[in-house]
Amino acid sequence: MVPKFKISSHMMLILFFTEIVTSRHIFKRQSLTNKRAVADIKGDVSGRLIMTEEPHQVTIEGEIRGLIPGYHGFHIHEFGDLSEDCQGAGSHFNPLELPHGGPTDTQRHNGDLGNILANKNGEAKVNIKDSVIRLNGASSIIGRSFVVHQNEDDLGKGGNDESLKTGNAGPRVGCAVIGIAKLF
Ligand SMILES: [Cu+2]
Ligand SMILES: [Zn+2]
Repeated sequence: MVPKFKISSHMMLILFFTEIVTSRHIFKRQSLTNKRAVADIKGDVSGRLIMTEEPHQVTIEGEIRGLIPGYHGFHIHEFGDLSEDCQGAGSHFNPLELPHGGPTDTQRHNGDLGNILANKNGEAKVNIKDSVIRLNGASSIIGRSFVVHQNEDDLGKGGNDESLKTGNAGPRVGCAVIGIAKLF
């Protein structure tokens, strides 16, 4: 006779609660809300940017080195693809399909962060607070890219078609994918 293995109702209850405790543990450890993001720019132009989501803004802090002194267009582009010297990143991140503008304009791409300023040593300190970009929700910037340009972004005031698309910021000199950061 084949012995029957029977899970008692008592045993079932234990398994059930073990499952609840385990899944709760996972949710507690891996928050479903992104509070911080990170982007590492590598190459001749390099640096590290840390993004923190606050109630009404995202702060971007860090430093970018290896730039020509002066202003450089600084945007979030659509894709997290750094191939072909940052061309893979696509256009400015623009989920609302608005014209290009400056960070304080109401008509702007979500990704329009204006310019960063490199000093005589080619270093740009980044300390931006932006109320449009988000680390969560449908228009999250996670998985997209930062792009640094060779030229100054004219913020849509250049008086030509290209100004309302790219700000005439020119070639891409650095880029980085935006990823979820470890909390510390
Ligand atoms: Cu750009
Ligand atoms: Zn733009």
